[in-house]
Amino acid sequence: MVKNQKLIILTEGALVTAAAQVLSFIPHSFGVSSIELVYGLIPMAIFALRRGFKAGLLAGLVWGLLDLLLRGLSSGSVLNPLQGFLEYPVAFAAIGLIGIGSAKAKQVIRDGKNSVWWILLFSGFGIFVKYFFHFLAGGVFWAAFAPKGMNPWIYSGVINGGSFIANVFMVLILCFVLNSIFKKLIVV
Ligand code: 218
Repeated sequence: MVKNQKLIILTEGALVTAAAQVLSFIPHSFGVSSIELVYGLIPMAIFALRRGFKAGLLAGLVWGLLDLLLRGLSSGSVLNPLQGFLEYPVAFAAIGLIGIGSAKAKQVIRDGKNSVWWILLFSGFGIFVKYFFHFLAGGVFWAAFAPKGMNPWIYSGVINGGSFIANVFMVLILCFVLNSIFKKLIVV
């Protein structure tokens, strides 16, 4: 283990989290209850694959708290404390789950094999869990936003399932286009 390894990981995490939050200020949705593209998932996915589950979880948690304070409250996306807790600290921390693929992704990259589908699989899993929390919150707390006559769970499935698919597509495309950059950043 390198000297100051923990401090290096913590510093990387802080920079990645700040970058992710800055990217959230670029318009990426059509209001508080719509399909969204979350650009910060890209640096977060790379960080989780580079530094593993625990570091990813902590970075996601901090990002969630930042987004809650800097955007959630002011945009009207926090409806009550339980919903706010579920959709910010909890849902964002789930992004860290991408890190369970850290060892595998590094091994595939080091072996010179095609890493795109592995990166996509683990990123897709973390993004899925994040939007599963949003799906649950959507059905329970965002029912009033569903079009008249539409089942709130169907509505939540369309919005949050749509966001899940859109974000996985974003990772897929960037993973192909920026493959060599992804690989360099994932392997320490
Ligand atoms: C149907 C529906 N509408 C809105 C929300 C709230 N939501 C969805 C996705 C992501 C986030 C976090 C900020 O980007 C939030 C608050 C929902 N869950 N369901």
